Amino acid sequence: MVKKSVSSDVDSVVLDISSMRVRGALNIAIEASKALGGLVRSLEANPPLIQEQLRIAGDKLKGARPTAVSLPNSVDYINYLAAKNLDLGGEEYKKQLVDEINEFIKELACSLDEIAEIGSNVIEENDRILTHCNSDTVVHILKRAHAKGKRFMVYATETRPRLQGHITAKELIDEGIPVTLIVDSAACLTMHEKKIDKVLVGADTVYVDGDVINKIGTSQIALCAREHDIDFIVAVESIKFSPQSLMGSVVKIEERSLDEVWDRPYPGLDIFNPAFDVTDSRLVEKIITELGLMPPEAVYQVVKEKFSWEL
Ligand code: RUB
Repeated sequence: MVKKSVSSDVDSVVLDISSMRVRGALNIAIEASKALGGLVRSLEANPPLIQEQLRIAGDKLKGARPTAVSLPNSVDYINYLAAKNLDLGGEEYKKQLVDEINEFIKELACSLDEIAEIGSNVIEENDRILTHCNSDTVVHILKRAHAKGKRFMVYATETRPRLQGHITAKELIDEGIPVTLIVDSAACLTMHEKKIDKVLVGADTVYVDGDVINKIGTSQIALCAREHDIDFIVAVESIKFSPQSLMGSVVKIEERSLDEVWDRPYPGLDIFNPAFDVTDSRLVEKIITELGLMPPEAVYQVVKEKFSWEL
């Protein structure tokens, strides 16, 4: 087999993630893991070489989107897998690693299905649900609840500046779920006027203290929900929990291009375009994960157990 260095597939996935052709925290983790699996398959069966190339590729991937810890968590886990079994012969080592990466990718995809099942039971008949941005996890929950015959309606924020709310609206409408699109700044009024029962959002990262990082604007929505006594619920796979936050580390909040806000801004005008914000755990009613429903205080224990290989 040809000895290859870090494959162009990794580079194209880095580009896909940084340009947002691949977006949403779980998809990012899955695509990055697939790229690393593909890289291992393409390399000669030489464990030190595989480890080194995985480390280089992993660092590139981690830099593609700084805010979603699902990405570094997946890369670090694959590096951990690569550091095991070094006593095996080259071919056997490579086969085992490819199998374990495939298993990990399968688990990530399965967690979405498990959350859909658990989350669909949280949706009640005639619920009026407000969501923000486009979370595959949230969309899967709503689709599953609809498939079970529950009737409910969704208010989707358009989600300036990239308008991911349009994706949510289309995905739900195509499923036959009634959706109303609102501008972001109508979220608070909508809660009151349209008698919203629940807010349901996804997440990019959850810290051990239960604070939630998600699309910019989420924390304002959570504050409004608290003001109106509406449950603010987060749907998130545990791969998005942050073991790094146990050591006090915080993620970098990505700032995006100013053109997203105004493509021909007035000369001299400053624009600030953060893509995510942090919602305080005290505003979070519950978290839906593939491990079950939990209060934000439970994240600490899950991190200690799930990420024991890293801690
Ligand atoms: C997407 C976003 C989503 C989370 C969770 O932001 O904030 O709510 O990533 O998504 P962007 P999922 O469009 O900037 O990636 O549930 O699909 O992982």
